[in-house]
Parts: sequence; structure tokens; C-alpha cells
Amino acid sequence: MSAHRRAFLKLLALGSGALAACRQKAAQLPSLLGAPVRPYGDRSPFVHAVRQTAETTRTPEQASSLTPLADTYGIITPSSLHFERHHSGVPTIDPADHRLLIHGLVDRPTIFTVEELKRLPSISRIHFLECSGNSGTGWRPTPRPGVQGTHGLTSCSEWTGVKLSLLLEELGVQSAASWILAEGADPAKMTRSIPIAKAMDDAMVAYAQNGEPLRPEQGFPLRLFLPGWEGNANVKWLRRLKVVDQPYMTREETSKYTDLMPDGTARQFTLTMDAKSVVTHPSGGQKLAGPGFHEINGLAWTGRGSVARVEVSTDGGATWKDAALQQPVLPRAHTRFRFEWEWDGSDTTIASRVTDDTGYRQPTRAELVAVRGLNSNYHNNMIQAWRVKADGTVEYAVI
Ligand SMILES: Nc1nc2c(c(=O)[nH]1)N[C@H]1C(S)=C(S)[C@@H](COP(=O)(O)O)O[C@H]1N2
Ligand SMILES: [Mo]
Repeated sequence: MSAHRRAFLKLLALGSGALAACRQKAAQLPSLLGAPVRPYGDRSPFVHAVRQTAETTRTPEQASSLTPLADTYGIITPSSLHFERHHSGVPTIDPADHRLLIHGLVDRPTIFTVEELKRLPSISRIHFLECSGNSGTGWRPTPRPGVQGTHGLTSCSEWTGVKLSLLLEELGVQSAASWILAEGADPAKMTRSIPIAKAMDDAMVAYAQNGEPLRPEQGFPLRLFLPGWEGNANVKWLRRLKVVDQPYMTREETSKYTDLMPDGTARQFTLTMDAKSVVTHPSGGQKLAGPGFHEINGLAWTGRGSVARVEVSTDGGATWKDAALQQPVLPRAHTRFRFEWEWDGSDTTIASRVTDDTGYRQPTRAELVAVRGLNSNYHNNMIQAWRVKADGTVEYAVI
């Protein structure tokens, strides 16, 4: 008999006393009318999960907040819980006043209003967005209490906008063009250089997220969206795209968002996010009610394509078994995995590892450090483990 079937039979074995108590409770349900309709929805007052502010956040320049991954379900992150990272606060932009200038090595430099962009053919795609600083905790010895702290700088939404290739084709890209400088309208005027190949492939100028206009935190009214690429390059409050013939070596691609290698050189323009997975339940800070059936589940994603396989270990990495992948499994999107587990109540360590459809498998911390050393801040995709102690409490662990 399967573990979950046994757990279910235990639930069914309720005594008749419990059934009578349940009927009595039903009879006492209030008969007064409920609350009226609301013009804009809010969640139940009994639901409390919130974005946590990262501990480094002291000023608007350092601001970031983390998605409560342990309290989200499926693959879509509610817009209200999408992680945030901004370098100079969230600007308030009236879309009627906002413009997008596309200039440089194009035949017809053009200024678009938001309304003009919305009149063009649109596309909608479900994709994750991940800061390359996500799970950077793995580089340092300080453990974090839970998965929100270790992995909360990733979220997944349906994004709607205009394909950047459509705009560039209409404007006529000149043959010398090889990069695009993207600039935001926030006080930081954040800028990144983007290879033209990405712009002509799947990049989009997004104006909507999860069925409504972008949230101000996510770049209202326009953001550059680069599926599978590090969060930083997805310039928010997008106001300018300059088509150029070289990378501009901006602050965000020189002193930041580069990783120092053991030989003293730095990895630069590491734009694609490597495959990563993490168990969100049970995870650090949670407490299991007791031995018996528990569903282990979590998220896996890769910037290089789709998740092909997720394996789970319940013995500290000694053995691995395949997890089930929840459909749909979409390219460059969060993928939910599930694994049925019968916990015998002993102290053990659980973890997940993903393999993507390029054949690349998520490394252990030792495998990652052997290649990258310990001077990096970004792009840590090591296997994250959780120790389940005999009393049911769950803690950060490394295997
Ligand atoms: N204009 C602008 N774009 C920006 C930023 C910013 O501060 N200003 N932050 C970047 C960083 S570091 C990340 S990780 C993502 C975060 O996007 P989000 O806040 O929508 O999650 O936006 C990127 N785009
Ligand atoms: Mo970021």
C-alpha cells in the first residue's frame, strides 16, 4: 500500500463521536449575509504570507524583498508577492508621460508612447525572473532560516508585451549593430548592455504581468524582459534602447554582476541563469507534525531551456529517486515537482537536484566551489539541503 493511501486511511478512521461533533458545528454556522462585492480583490484575513525584506536592505538603493516560496503553490507567483530589487526606489510614473526611445544604429529612430506599443501585435509567456544574487547565501557559511531567505529572489509570472525583434525589424537594424544599451527611468538610470542576438530572439518589452498592467515594483509601465537571463538585465521603467556596436561596460556589468574566479579573472556577461531546484516543503523553519506520509515538493527552473528531470534524496544525498513533474513544464519557467515520502521519524537530510534538457545537472556545493572558488557573489546554483530533525523541525543544511 502506498504511503499516502495509508495516511488517508488513518484520516478516514474517525470515530462516530467526531462525526457528530462535526454535524453540530455545521448546524451553528452563521446565517447572516457575508461581505459585499469589492472593486479590487484582497486575500482572506487568515492568510499572512508576505515578502520579507532582505537583511541587507537599509536604504532605497539597497532595497530588495523576497518571495515567500514556502507559502506559494503551483508555478505562478502572485504579483503582490513577486520579489523586488531596485537600486533607487520605485518611481511613480504616469504612463501618459512615459516614452520609449529606440535609437543608435537603426534606420528610423523612434519614440513610442505606451499606447502606441499596446496597439502592436502582443505576446504572453510564462517565465521565471531570478536575481543572479539569489541563493548567494550558498557562497558564505552563514545559514538562513528558510527557503524565503535562501531562494526568495526568484518568482514566475505570465508576462505580456511586444517582441523586441518586431520593433527592431520595423526600425531597421544596421549591419554594424551587435549590442543594445537598455536604460531605466528610475533615479539610478540603471543601464545594461544586451547582445543583439537575445534582442532578436525572445526578448520583449513587457507592459503586463499576470493579467494586469505591470506592478510599479516590477517596472510599470514598461520593462525589458529577457527570458531565462539574470534579473538585473531585465531593465525596469524602460525608457531607452540604444543599438550600438559594443558593450558599454556599465557599473552593473563591471563592478557588479561579475564573479571573481580563483585565477583572478572575472566572469562577465554571465547572463543565462543555470539550472536550479529547491525543496520548498518541508523547508527551513517548518515543523513536521510527526512521522508518516509527507509530500516533498518544490520548484526547479533553468534559463537554458526546460526542466527535464528532478531527483529527490531523503538520505543526505546517498541515494536519489525521480520526482514527478507537474504539468505544464514550460521553457524558462518555474516547474513544480512532487515526491511522496514516508518519514520514519529519524533525523535525516532531504534535497533536490535538477537536470535540464541540455543534459546539465545541478552541482553540489563542493562541485561548484571546485570550479568557481569562493570569491563569487552571484550565480550560486548548488544543491540546497534541509535537515529534518527527529522532533520534526527543519533546518538549513549543506550536503
Ligand atoms: N531600472 C531598473 N531596472 C532594474 C533594477 C533597477 O534597480 N532599476 N533592478 C534590477 C535587478 S538587480 C533585478 S534582480 C530585477 C528585479 O526585478 P523585480 O523587482 O521586478 O523582481 O530588476 C532589474 N532591473
Ligand atoms: Mo538583481
